[in-house]
Amino acid sequence: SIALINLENAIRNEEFQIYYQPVVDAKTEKIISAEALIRWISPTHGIMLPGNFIPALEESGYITMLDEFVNRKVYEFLTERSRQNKKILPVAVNLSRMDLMDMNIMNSVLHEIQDSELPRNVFHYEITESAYAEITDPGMKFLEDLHDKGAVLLVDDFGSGISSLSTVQDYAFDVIKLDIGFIRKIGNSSRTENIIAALISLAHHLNMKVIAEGVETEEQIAFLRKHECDYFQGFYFFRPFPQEEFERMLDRMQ
Ligand code: G
Ligand code: G
Ligand code: MN
Ligand code: NA
Repeated sequence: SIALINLENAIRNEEFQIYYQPVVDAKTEKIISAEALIRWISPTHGIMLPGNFIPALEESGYITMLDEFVNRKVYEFLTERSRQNKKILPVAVNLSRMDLMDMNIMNSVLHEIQDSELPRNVFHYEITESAYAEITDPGMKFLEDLHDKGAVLLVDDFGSGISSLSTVQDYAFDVIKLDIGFIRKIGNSSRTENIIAALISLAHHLNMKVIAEGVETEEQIAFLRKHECDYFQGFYFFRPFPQEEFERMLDRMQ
């Protein structure tokens, strides 16, 4: 199990690679940003998805080390491109519930953005609604500091938990990511369709944008467009791909 692997070794051996999945504008289908998604290229198991190792890393507390690595790598990559006057896009990094309780990683993320020469709006952070539900004062202060520095905050898996409305009640987030569970039911549950329409409207009334996650079909796209969803992310447009491919894509956009 991953709990037994030496995470530092795996990071040093470059076994963790960052994949990217673009987000597209619903109207123009132009790529507007991407999400960084970690992959563990295990010498013994091959390509491992986060579901196979993130729960154990959260259990052990090591997730903060991995998230700090991802955060640093992503913005180093963008900084390097920016110095070469190459095209960049905002990239969203996932923060675990554990990160919001760990002063070291919170300070390191804040320093990264504070000391950066990049435009502030390239720093996007995703926090799951369930992580936000258990947030404490230092975590809340951290999100406010990120916001003050110009970072964009997204609620991940919106609607999947029991606390959806409390995540949008406080002024913390700029964007909600509608959980894939809702999107899957478009076309077979009119009740869910009504919920989606209402959630998009709710977000807009609160001045928030909406990304639909896990978009796979034309039918889903048509429904979401009709209800003025702002952005799409999903296999219909792009599967997550390695950083080299993201570089080639950005180069073509230049
Ligand atoms: O890439 P995939 O669809 O398998 O991701 C599954 C889950 O793992 C998603 O909820 C995603 O947010 C999470 N995840 C992916 N990369 C990271 C990461 O770098 N850090 C954290 N904390 N979670 C991640
Ligand atoms: O919870 P989060 O949004 O961070 O999860 C992202 C996860 O969703 C990644 O593991 C990614 O591979 C997966 N994903 C992205 N788009 C699709 C899609 O269209 N369909 C399905 N089934 N999974 C998707
Ligand atoms: Mn995410
Ligand atoms: Na997530």
